This record gives sequence, C-alpha cells and structure tokens, in this order.
Amino acid sequence: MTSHNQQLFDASQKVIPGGVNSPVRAFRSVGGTPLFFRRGQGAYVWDADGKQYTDYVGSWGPMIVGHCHPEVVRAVQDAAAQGLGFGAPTAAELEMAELLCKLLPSLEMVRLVSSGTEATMSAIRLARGFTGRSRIIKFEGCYHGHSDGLLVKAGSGALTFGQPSSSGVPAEIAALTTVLDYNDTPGLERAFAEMGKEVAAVIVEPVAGNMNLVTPKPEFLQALRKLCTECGAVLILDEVMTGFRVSLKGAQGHYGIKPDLLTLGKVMGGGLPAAAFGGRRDIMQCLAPLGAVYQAGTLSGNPVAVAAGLATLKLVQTEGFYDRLSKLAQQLTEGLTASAKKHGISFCAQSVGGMFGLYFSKSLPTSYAEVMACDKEAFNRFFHAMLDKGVYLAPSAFEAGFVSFAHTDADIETTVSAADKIFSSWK
Ligand code: HOZ
Repeated sequence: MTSHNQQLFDASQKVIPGGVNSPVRAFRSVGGTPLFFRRGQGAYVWDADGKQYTDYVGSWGPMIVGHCHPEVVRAVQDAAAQGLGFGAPTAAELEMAELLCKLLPSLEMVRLVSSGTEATMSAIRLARGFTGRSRIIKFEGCYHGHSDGLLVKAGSGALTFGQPSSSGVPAEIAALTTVLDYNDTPGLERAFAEMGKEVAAVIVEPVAGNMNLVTPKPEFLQALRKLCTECGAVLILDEVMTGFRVSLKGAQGHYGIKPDLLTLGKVMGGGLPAAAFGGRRDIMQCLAPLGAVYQAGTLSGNPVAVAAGLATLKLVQTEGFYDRLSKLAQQLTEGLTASAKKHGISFCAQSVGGMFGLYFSKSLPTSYAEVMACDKEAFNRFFHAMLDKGVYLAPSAFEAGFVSFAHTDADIETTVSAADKIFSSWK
C-alpha cells in the first residue's frame, strides 16, 4: 500500500513546484519521499503515516523549547483570542523590542519583520543607505535568505541542489556582491585593501549553519570587525540561526564580537513568523519614517507571532537553560563520534550551544571547500538508516542540526545507539 507520505507528495507535486514550499524539504539531496508531518510534541514529530521520530531539525532551529510547549501554545492562544493582526503598533511589540535590546547589547534599536530573508535584505538596504555605497561582501556557503544580492554562492537549499547562485538574479545585481572564502583572513585583508572604501556592508553567519556547521576562527571574526571599522563598512552579523541558539547572547556574546547591525529570526519567533534587524542607533535612524531608507510590512510585529516569540524567550532565560542545551548537543556529537571511531568510520562531529554538525570526513571542516570534500553519499545513507530507526536529521549534508530543551538524556542515548547499530554494519 502506498504510504500517506507518498500519496501527499504525489498530490502536492501537481500543484506545488517540487511538491514543497521550500526546496530543501523535497529530499532531493538525500533521495526518497519527503515526510509530511502531522504533529509534534516536545522532542518528537509524527509523520502522515503515524510514525514517530526524534526530531533534530526543530523546524530548522526555532523549536528550542520543543514542539508545542504549553506556555508557548497558551501565549499564542491568548494572543489569537485578542485579534490576529492589526497592522498597527501593539504593546507586545514594544515588549519584544525592549527585551531584544536588553538581551543583546549591540542592539540599540530594532525593527521587527516576519522572516530571516526580510531581515537580511532590509539590513543590506539600510547599510547601503547609511554608507552611500553599493558593494557588499558575503562568504561562500553562507546563506542569508533568498533576496537577489544574497543568493550568490549561497548555502542551504541553494547549495544542496548544486546551484548556489540562482537563475533570475540579474548579473548587474550579483556583480555588486563580492564573495570570499569563510575563515580566510588573508583573503579578507586582500579584498579590503583593494576595495574597502567601496564596501557598504559585510554580512556573515558568525557560525556558518547553512553549509553544514562551520565554526569561525577567532582571528577571522576579529579581522572582520577591525577592517569594517577602518573602512567605514557596516558589519552585519546574521544571527537568524545562531541568535538565542548558541547562547542567550547569540554568537556575538559567545565569540565576543560586536556587530554594527544584526539580524534575528527562528528562535525569536518561537516557530511563528517573527524576525528582526537592528543595531547601532545612528544607522537605525536612517530607516523610514525617521530616515530615507524604506522598509515596511503588514505582518511586521504580528501579535500572535510576537506572543510565541516572547513566551519562548522567557523560557530560554531560565537558569541553566543553555548549559543543559549545550550539554545535550555535546553528548550527541561525542556519542556519535565515539561510535564511528569504534567501527573505524571516517566521521566527526561538533556542536556550538544547541546546534551541531555531522561530517563524514576525518577532520572538522573549517571552510566551504572542506565541507564539499566530505562524503555526501555516506551522509545520505546514514540519513536514511537513521530515519528508518525513527531519528529525523536534516535531509541534506549541508544543514546544521538542532537539539531542544525537550530532548532528554535518554533520547540522546537512543539516538547514539541507533547510529551505533548502523555503524556496526557499515561497509
Ligand atoms: N533554509 C532553511 C534551512 N537552512 C530551510 C527552510 C525550510 O525549508 O523550512
């Protein structure tokens, strides 16, 4: 009998391109039929056939307190009962803005939007308006949403399908984006020596999470800060993924780097569409209605999304939250690494806070080129074997994984022992 997942996928492909509303969900990289989810609770999700999985995707990061946390659900229900949206200011937006500015000292002012893509494209426009310059610098394999100028040698779904630069982006727009190698400090210095005074902004994922996970070398982040300051370029930390994920103070707190602007999304929306960009007051004051840089949105600051975000951000401030989250991620990566080593498999793993990377390679990759050299076919086999055993990993070798506070030590042990069984018969 055809599975419900397959039936839904067959029907979806007739009316939705590729059967999905975001490419990486289509399982094309790993092969097979995508799962259609019916529900989630805590660390688990259930597919259309009723099969349960331990979830290490967490809606690609937002579900840091687990699915359907009662306090988040209650906050959403309460907000929805008061009105689904007004397209006008609410007290909850103020509460969110004040909280974000309190938690992240580099935020002097912040504006709420609905998605990470909106946050990054607005931050870029703002940086251009502020500096009066056009050129931006990004890094190969970093993904900052799907706006034109940022979809150049990008990660995530773009990389998954081997088309890191999208068709439909005018060459004239792409030409304004200079792409450098992540973690390549001499390359960065050379680029700044050549064109530093033309650069409006450098945008970077402070921990790259869209080409699997690549951690920044300390000197790379320091050089970014120094060169941007010297040349009057705006340093944008894209913390859509890392914000409230690697620590309460994000990657900027974890690595001690202060951006001029930063972008947020995922965790701050608690699973609903809320995102933000903000930073230095003098830059943020260039935004309409104060300044000449235009940006707007009917759904910006939507009260239901803000309520989900506020409830989530309240929970992550619980004493010991990030210690436990980090410990869980570490237990997972260390357990998997030890098992692979025992069975002589070329595999390694690492975590930063509540996000992790798994690599079928001898050593941890530090660059896009090293990520590309990992054994993708081995990952795909591992992904499907784990799926069979009820473990849901990101369906691509080029995405980071996420643990939630709802995962238990027992969940991690079960996951590691599932992997151990797979590795024990690995050929
Ligand atoms: N770009 C997201 C992962 N890095 C995937 C979004 C989705 O498919 O939901």
